[in-house]
Amino acid sequence: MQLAKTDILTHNDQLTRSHQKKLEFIVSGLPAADKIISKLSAFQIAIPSWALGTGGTRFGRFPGGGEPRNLEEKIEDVGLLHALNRSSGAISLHIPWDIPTDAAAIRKLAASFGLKFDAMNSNTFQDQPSPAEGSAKARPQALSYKFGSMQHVNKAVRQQAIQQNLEVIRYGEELGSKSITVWLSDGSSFPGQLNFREAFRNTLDSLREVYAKLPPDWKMFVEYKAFEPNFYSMTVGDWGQSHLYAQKLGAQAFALVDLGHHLPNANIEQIVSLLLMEGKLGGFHFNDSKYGDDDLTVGSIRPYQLFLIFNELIDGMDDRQMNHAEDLGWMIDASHNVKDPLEDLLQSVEAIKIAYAQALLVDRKQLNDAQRQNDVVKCQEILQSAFRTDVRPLVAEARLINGAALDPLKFFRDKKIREKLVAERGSKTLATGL
Ligand code: LRH
Ligand code: MN
Repeated sequence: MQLAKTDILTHNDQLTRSHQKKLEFIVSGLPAADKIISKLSAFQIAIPSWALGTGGTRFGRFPGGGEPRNLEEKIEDVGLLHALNRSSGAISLHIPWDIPTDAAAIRKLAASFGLKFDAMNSNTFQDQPSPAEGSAKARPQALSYKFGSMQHVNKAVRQQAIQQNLEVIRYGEELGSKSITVWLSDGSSFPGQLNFREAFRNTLDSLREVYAKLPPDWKMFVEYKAFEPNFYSMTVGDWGQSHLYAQKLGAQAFALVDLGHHLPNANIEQIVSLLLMEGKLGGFHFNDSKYGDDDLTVGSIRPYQLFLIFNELIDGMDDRQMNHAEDLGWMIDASHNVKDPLEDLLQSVEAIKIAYAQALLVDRKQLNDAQRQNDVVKCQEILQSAFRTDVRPLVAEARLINGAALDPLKFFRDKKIREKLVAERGSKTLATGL
């Protein structure tokens, strides 16, 4: 579904007066407003192809209708999000859920929506059903990943996983992607089940075979996770292990931080600052959670933690003269059990940009001075005055400048887009993904 520019202009005309008033209020006290607005306009967040349908749990899934039935419709939906917020300029594919049957056509379709292909994701955490005769689906999978993939005691299973990752890189090259995310569900669920050192070495050797075939301008993101689907050990279980792999692999390998992949109360902002300091932070899978890997809307549970993470990001990236928009992988990884997938993603993108804008408000010199004087109260006041500043007019202005909607969620509902998608695609369509 292509949105009519005139519809967005009409929508903005109706909201411009109240927007201008709010914008004047914040800009009046903010000399750096223009700089922040231009940084916000450049900041793009990749949308996961596996989160455009309704997600579920083992207890149930309640699809809402109008879901994308194939890769083309997934690209259309991300194109729709991007037309509404001009902040979702890339899609991150998961293979084999999204195998491009005609890569050139898929690339052309994405470009028609102003979309690029962000990190490719491999999947050696499921046994793929044998593809129906002649279907372009994944090639048959001979060996099971029940007891892991790259860690597996059986070399043939490790080789199968390596080949699958190399295939993902080939699809990515055809689409113009420049990175691969490797998340391994490998681990163990009972003490004694696994030799941790053998599992680590098998996994490192397997990753090395994939790394050896990585195009010179590509990055490999090693995504860690504390538990699930294994519940005693994960073979890439925390930032330390991911950093160890990335360091042993080489300069093109980095750790990927999925916000939901930590043990309760982990200090994620400290992990981010140290990975950044070591030059081994590759990017993020943004979401939010209260308990486990809940994959909830970004900023819906712990917005202050998200702000603190961006505070460390800006401090560390500026310290390394990194480009905020280009030098790290900004991706969402969420699952929508009770919300409309597109509304949920619009909220997540908004929350990320709000946290980024608030962190850009922090006076770093003032904060460093207060830290040097151990003025703990002042340090908190500096951070919380930024966090308590309503930066939404700045985020909206960045959208307006980029030709997007001032209020994407309102536009989505006023224009009854979900209803139109259901009318076009049907009420029972199911998207591939989790
Ligand atoms: C694992 C994970 C990983 C994806 C999957 C869909 O929990 O975060 O990033 O491959 O979700
Ligand atoms: Mn993830």
